[in-house]
Amino acid sequence: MGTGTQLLEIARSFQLEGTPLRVDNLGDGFINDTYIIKMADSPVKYILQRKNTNIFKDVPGMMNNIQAITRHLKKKISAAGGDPMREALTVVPAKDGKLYHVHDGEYWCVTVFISDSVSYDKADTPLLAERGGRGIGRFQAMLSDFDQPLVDTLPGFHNISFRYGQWDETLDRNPVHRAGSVRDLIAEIEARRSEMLEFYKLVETGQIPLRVTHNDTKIANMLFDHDGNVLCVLDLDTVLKAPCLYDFGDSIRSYTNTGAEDDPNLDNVSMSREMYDAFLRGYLSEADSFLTDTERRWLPFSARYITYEQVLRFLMDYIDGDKYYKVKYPEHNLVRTRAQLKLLRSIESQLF
Ligand code: GN1
Ligand code: MG
Repeated sequence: MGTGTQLLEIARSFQLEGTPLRVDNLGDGFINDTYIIKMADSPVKYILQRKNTNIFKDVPGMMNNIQAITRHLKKKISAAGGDPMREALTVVPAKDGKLYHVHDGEYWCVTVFISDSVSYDKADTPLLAERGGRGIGRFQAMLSDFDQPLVDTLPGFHNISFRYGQWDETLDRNPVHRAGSVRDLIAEIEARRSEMLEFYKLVETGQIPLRVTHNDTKIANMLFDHDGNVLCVLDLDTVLKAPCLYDFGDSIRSYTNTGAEDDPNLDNVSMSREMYDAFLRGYLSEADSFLTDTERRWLPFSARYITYEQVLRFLMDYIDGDKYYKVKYPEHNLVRTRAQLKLLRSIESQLF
């Protein structure tokens, strides 16, 4: 965070075309702070982000990942006759050549803003879900021959065994004495523990392969063009070597929800089967060529796995006193937990 003057000073540390005029707040990320830089003398705009170093411990490593990935994507996009400036993020280095700038101990990064695009918080038609599926499948396909080393920016991110370690420890500490009031929700997590660990064994034993994947594929993390096609996949902070099933599962969690992720009215929340089928169709149109039989078989379970993990993470953060996710009101993480649990139950009743 910072004042307008500080933000302008930070913006001026980057290799921008022209002179920054103003920096405005943008978007609603749960983790980083995001701003848009408007220029006095150029129509180009930029995205400025303060990266959350409570969560991302190695911003230089993360930005090296993002630079390598976007360069790879741009080559593929150019070869296919696309526009590499609009279909992949462009990292703008600081004036000292680094991919980030440190100001008062905070890490800041800049990318080029992609204008004339549309973003959604929710998929409103099956066609959009199908296009979203195709977009993520294509993203994975373009990265399938990416062979440079990637820093693991978030060790254990979708590793449920790691999450149980954090979970058990948080319940033991119970730092703000909230655990007692959510016994029913804790029981929902515990009831599924062994099944989740069983799935994770397939990952640990290599039966489900690691690929270069996004890991945070909610619909708000992609830009669409005016025809409803995915134009560009955003928020590459979590690109890691991980099962591609995590991207599928997280997309289903997002694209098929008939309500909001934090819907206080649980009647709004369910999995739309129509959206599921549409997303799957779009995804397979790109991913069928590289998926193994095992991956294909576990696609439905991945929706359950990632939604379950999200219930656990929201509830764990509530019990921990709201340390990880930004909250807009005191019970926000609890409301998120209940909404995601409702979605999980809906997924379970329709897919299993
Ligand atoms: C966070 O960064 P953002 O807001 O796209 C979170 C995801 C969660 C998501 C829930 C690094 O995503 O894992 O699924 O919120 N990202 C991180 O909306 O924890
Ligand atoms: Mg993110």
